[in-house]
Amino acid sequence: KTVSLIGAPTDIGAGARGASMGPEALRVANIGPILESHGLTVLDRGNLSGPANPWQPPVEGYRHLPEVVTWNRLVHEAVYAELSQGHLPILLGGDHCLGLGSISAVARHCRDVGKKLRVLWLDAHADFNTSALTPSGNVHGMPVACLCGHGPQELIEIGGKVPAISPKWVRQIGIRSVDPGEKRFVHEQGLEVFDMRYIDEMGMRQAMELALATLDANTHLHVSFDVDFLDPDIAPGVGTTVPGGPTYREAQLCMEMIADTGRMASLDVVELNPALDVRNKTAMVAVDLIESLFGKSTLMRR
Ligand code: DIR
Ligand code: MN
Ligand code: MN
Ligand code: MN
Repeated sequence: KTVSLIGAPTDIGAGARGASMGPEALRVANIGPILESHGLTVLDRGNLSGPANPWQPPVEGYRHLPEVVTWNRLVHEAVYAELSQGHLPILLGGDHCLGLGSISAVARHCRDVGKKLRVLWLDAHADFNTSALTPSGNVHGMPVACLCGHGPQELIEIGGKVPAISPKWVRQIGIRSVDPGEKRFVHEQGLEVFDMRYIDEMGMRQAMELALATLDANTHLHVSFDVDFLDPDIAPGVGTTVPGGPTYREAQLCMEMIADTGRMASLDVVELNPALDVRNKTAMVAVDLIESLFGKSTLMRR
C-alpha cells in the first residue's frame, strides 16, 4: 500500500496562528519513517504553496474567504490526484478548513469509482457553523456545514457537485464544544454525534462500534483527525484546547478499531499548532496514534 503525505502549511481558517507549522512538526516526529516501518510505501509530496495569512477581521461572517478558497482548491486537486493513482492521501494540515478541500476530493473520487463514503470526524468541535451562526468568522469552524452544502458558493462547489456529501455519511466522535446556533443546526440536519457525554456513559468501544457499523467492502472510509479531539493533557499543541477529551487509552482504542475495519482510504491530520506545543509532544502523540490507525497493535489479534 502506498500513502502520500501532502503538506498544507497554513493557518488561514484558524483563530490562532501556528497551525501552518504542522506539516514540518509531523515530519520532525518521523511520520514518514514510522509509516514505512509498518510496511507502507511513503511518498512525501512536500508542501503545497498558497497565499500568506493576512490576519484580517471577518468580512460578512468569513475571515480570509478568498485565501481559504485558494488553499482548499490546492488541497482538493492534490488529494484527488493521489486518489486517482490509487494512493492513500494523508493531508498534513494546516487548520481544519482544509477538510473541505480534502473531503470534497474524496467524495469526487468515490463518485468516479462508485464507492460509498463514510466520514469519521474526530474533533472537540462539530465544525458545523455557517456565516450566520459563527461567533468567530473562522472557517475552520465551518467545513462540515460547507461539505453538506451550507456555505459560500465558491467554497461549496470546489468538488463540482453541491453538496459534496450528505450529513448521513458523517459520524462525529469526541465532540464537547458546539456553539449555540451551531447546536440547533446539528440537530436540524441530523448529524450522528458521539459526544463526550456519550463516551462517558457508554465508552469509546460502544461509540466506535456504532460509528463503524454498516461499513461494507464497497465503503471508502475517510478519517478527519483534528488533534484537538484529544484531551489537552496529552495534546496541548492546538489552537483551541477543550478540557475533557479522550484519554491516551481511549484515543488508542478509537484508532485501533478504525484500523480493524481495513476500510480507511484517506486521512486528514489537522490543527496541530507547534507554536503552542511542548517539545513537539503533541506531534509525537499524533504520529503514535496514526501508527495505530495503520495497524500497529501490541500483539497479533484474531
Ligand atoms: C468555534 C471553534 N466553534 C468556531 N471551532 C473550532 O470558531 O466556530 N476550533 N473548530 O478548532
Ligand atoms: Mn475541527
Ligand atoms: Mn477542533
Ligand atoms: Mn478508493
